[in-house]
Amino acid sequence: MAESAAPLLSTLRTIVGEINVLTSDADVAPYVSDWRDRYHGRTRAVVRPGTTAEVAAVVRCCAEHGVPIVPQGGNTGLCGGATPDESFFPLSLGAEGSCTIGGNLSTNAGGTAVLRYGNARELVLGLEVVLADGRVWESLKGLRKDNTGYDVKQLFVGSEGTLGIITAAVVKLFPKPQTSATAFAALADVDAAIVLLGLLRQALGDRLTGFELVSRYCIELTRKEFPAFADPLPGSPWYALIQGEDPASDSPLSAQLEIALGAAIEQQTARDATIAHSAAQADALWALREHITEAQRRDGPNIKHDISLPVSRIPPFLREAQTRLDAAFPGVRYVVFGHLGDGNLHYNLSAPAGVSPVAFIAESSRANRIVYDLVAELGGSFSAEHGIGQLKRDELSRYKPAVEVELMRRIKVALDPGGLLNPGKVV
Ligand code: 2HG
Ligand code: ZN
Repeated sequence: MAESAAPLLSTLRTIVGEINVLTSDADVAPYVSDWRDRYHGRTRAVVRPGTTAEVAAVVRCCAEHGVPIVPQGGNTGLCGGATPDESFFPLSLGAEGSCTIGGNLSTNAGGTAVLRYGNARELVLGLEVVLADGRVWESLKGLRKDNTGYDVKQLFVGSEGTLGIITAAVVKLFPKPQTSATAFAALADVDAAIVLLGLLRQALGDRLTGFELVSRYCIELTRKEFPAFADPLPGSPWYALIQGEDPASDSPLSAQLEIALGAAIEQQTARDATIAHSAAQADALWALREHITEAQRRDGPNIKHDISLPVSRIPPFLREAQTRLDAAFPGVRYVVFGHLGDGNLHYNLSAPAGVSPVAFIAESSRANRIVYDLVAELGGSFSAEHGIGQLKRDELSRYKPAVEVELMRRIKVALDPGGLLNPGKVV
């Protein structure tokens, strides 16, 4: 430990308690790399405050010492937004366990039910935030209507800890669904998936809560890494995992879903479909979907693209991207899945058979250029729900209008003039 760090660390220990200031390499290790193991940083200490007052005192103390901070929730992000870099002396404000509400809000997380409920941004009614100078801004009234000028809370949502640290939130609540229905449909192509989405929206309205697209290759890869998973409908190139939910306990949801899927098969929109008849069957279908990311990680380092497009442009995107990528990376493996109802694809690339994944990801910039240029041509976004972190910082200046990047930089300077909050991330 550098001599000059000692007084700061001892003050931090008095604020959060000895046990919540971690400094040994072994204790700090889980906090200085990301979930994908793509980024590795350094920190002199991980500080784990337990209350808003402690967060504020820690931030104030760091601001006085000019010491940067990397706020961290569950450290499950996929863009390296919560990983310190190598070059400074940051402190991580870490929490144990999996993802946290603070992390979800600071990254404006999405997921599999955005179709019905919206992103984190749409679910937040109020926030409490520790500002860069250690002051606490509290706006926890939770009003649905409060039309009093700028919506300041929304600045912090999606800012990935670069403008303030979210310490409390009021979120929207919905009646707990009493009825749910889960189905899996086999499809000839993504155009058919989009037609099916329209049919199910018509049939179920906003009781359609999830519509996930999964490619055949995703299922094969996931079953290779997790052989216990069953293959629900072998032999189709694409699938949709469909979730319906209804707050009513006497809802005809399942029957309506079955009728809609029957009609889709009859008109040859879907090739086949299966409806879960128990919670265990529904869980198994979701588990297969939710293990794709882990299966891809086990398969080796890969190149991720979390993109969004107008839904109707997804089929032309897939065709053209494949043409361009096949030419640039013969044999590249496409691990394509995502939240079709939100126009959000996880367009992930894995190394061709026989090519080392490490050598393949060294080509990330070339692959990214092909994918993101095409996304831009088609009016999409290079980051749908995973944020910017450090992975996509350069893409921000490349693909966002210069005036927008300038506005973002001005906001950053206004709220964090010393540049102490999550330096090197987002802008
Ligand atoms: C998901 O939808 C996550 O499962 C992860 O957003 C996506 O691994 C990915 O690319
Ligand atoms: Zn996702």
